[in-house]
Amino acid sequence: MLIFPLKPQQASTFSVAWDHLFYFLTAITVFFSALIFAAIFIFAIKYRRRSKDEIPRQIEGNLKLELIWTIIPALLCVVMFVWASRLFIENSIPPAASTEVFVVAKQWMWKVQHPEGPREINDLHVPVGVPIKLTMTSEDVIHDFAVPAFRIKRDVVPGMYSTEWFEATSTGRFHLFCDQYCGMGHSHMVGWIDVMPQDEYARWLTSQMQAEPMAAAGQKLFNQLGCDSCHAQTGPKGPSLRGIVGQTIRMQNGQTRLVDDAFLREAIIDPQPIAGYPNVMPTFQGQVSEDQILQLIAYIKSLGGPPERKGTKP
Ligand code: HEC
Ligand SMILES: [Cu+2]
Repeated sequence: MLIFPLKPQQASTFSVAWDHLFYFLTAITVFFSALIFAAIFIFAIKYRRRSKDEIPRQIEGNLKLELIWTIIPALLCVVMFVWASRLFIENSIPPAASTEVFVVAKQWMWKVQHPEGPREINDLHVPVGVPIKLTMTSEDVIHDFAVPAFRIKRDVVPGMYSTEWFEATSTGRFHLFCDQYCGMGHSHMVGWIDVMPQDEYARWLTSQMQAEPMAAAGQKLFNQLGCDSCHAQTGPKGPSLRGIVGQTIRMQNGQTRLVDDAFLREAIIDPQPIAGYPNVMPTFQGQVSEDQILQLIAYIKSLGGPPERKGTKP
């Protein structure tokens, strides 16, 4: 084993691809640095002044040489750009069939909720070979969810959701770090990703089943907070929330918005007037934690069925 490991383990589908890009960039950098330094030393010696009154041959320029040193680096930059963008895009779009996990960061810990109910702190259990989509937000300052062995990192920002995904390729425990300096306890904001064989993961999930599924916890909150008094199916005051996820709705100012996690979060803490309804939805800012907002959203998403409200466009 190396005393100073040159690279972390490769444990996700991204690891190998990112490493190849990284080696390519490193090789290009080393090659051109060496070439330039060699040229400096060789020319300094070869063209040194040999006598006091020596006047060198005057050179006006060299079109061929200038074309070469413009076109080759330009082509190399295009290769780097296309290669890196492809990986970046692949990295940014979670596959539709991903398993979802919700992460709330705070000074100084990672809180994880699985839709099935289990909650964890500084620990995330996932199955191997399955794409996992993380929906993340922060309760206070900017954090960053980084797993070097998976070659993923993404800022976790208060007031919005960021997403990140990975598919682990080997079982084991992998370090989770906060990669954004977030105050005194930043260096303690570490945890583990436990990648388990799929059957073992299924057993783990059922062993944690005393925990309430997120949607059920959300339904309780929905009633406790009085959301149901306006949003019950027959409620006159607010729109029915059944089947709204994925719909496009019209706002009073004429804009249209897609109903996704980000929209639902905003609707709860900073409601905007929606076309066709009285503008009476109170803000719940400060009354619900980020974990609870995620539960409310899980509940609203679990309300399937055809939309039963005015103003929705399929
Ligand atoms: C006093 C009645 C009332 C209460 C209580 C209320 N809402 Fe609303 N809600 C509304 C109205 C009215 C709208 C339409 C937006 C507007 O014009 O204000 C709305 C809009 C929404 C939307 C936007 C999506 C859509 O269907 O257009 C969501 C999501 C939502 N409410 C969730 C909740 C949740 C969750 C709670 C409880 C934490 C809650 N509401 C409590 C009246 C209410
Ligand atoms: Cu942090």
